[in-house]
Amino acid sequence: MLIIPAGTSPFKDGACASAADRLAMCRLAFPPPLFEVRDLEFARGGKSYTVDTVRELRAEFPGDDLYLFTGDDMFLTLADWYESAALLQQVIPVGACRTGDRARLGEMRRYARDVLHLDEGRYHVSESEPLEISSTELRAAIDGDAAQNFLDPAVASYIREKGLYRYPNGEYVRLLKERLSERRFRHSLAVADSARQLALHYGGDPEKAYTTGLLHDVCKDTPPGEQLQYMLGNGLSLTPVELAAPKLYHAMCGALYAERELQITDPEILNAIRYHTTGRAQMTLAEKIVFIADFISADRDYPGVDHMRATAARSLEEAIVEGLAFTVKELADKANPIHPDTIDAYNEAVMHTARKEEN
Ligand code: DGI
Ligand code: FE
Ligand code: FE
Repeated sequence: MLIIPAGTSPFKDGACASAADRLAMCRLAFPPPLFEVRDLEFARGGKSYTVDTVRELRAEFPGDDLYLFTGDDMFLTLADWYESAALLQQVIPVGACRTGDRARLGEMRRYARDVLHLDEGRYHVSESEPLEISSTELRAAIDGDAAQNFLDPAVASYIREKGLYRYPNGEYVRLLKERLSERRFRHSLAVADSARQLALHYGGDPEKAYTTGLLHDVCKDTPPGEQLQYMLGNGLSLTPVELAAPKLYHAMCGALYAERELQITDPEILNAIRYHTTGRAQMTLAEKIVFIADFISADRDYPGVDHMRATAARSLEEAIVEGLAFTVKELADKANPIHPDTIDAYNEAVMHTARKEEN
């Protein structure tokens, strides 16, 4: 049996563990000789479609019947899969009903016959042993004993060691999808990804960085007047420079929103949101990571972004100088006010890197 974790699932938006972690967990849970874990969907990159995977496997096993195992919920969406007709010509789908519910099995049979137009023998539905928990429930209860009972012990310790599923990212993704434009939503997912990469590279907390990246622009698409009202209504006072720069509202407002509406109490997350636009002197590693991730995320395409990415791969400090210099220049060119935190961050960063060069 081949276990093939999805690279980027076309059904999911960044709410799950990273590709590398999912692959590692599959390897722990599915040992040889009965199972073989394949990473062919990662190697391909981009969105992965099952039909492409099946074509690769067909080349490897030209004369064999290929069975595609899915849960009941995915089985009932097969008609909507990319190139579903081609897919169903190549594989015999097997839908396993998690709850073992008879009505559900009937629904799956009818779906295979009437919607997928599959003859007997070209599909199977199976009444697997009931499993009284869904993956969503499992993730939500990850620290409890109940969850541990359903997990392979090696996978459970992997999750604990890596701090996976600590944050309800699925919930945040749903919230962002509602609050943000499509473009801003994509940006948030991309910043989450690059924040996780930077944390892995610079010894930060990758899961915390991911969640902070997701949330950093949570208020960006709220009209400035509304943001101001929300801040003033919650007892925040703004300096004259802050009042004069509505583009800065979303950082302050976002931190407040995360604290009050999402019950986030971790100061590292709140401050990384709060200072992601201006930066400040004495930034923590978590703050630096999100500040830079915002400049280099995959969706960015301003002139100089490649240079910035190369700098960020080499040194976080130098990337901060480069980013702040860029922002300061742009603001000064347009005769916009510059926040004192931005100036402080800039001065600290240039003096720090200058000192390093003297040594
Ligand atoms: O929210 P994003 O677009 O992803 O990026 P961001 O939070 O860094 O916001 C960038 C905008 O904020 C950009 O238009 C420049 C502006 N900005 C950044 N620092 C300052 C600033 N505006 C003022 N007035 N003062 C600053 O110090
Ligand atoms: Fe922002
Ligand atoms: Fe941003």
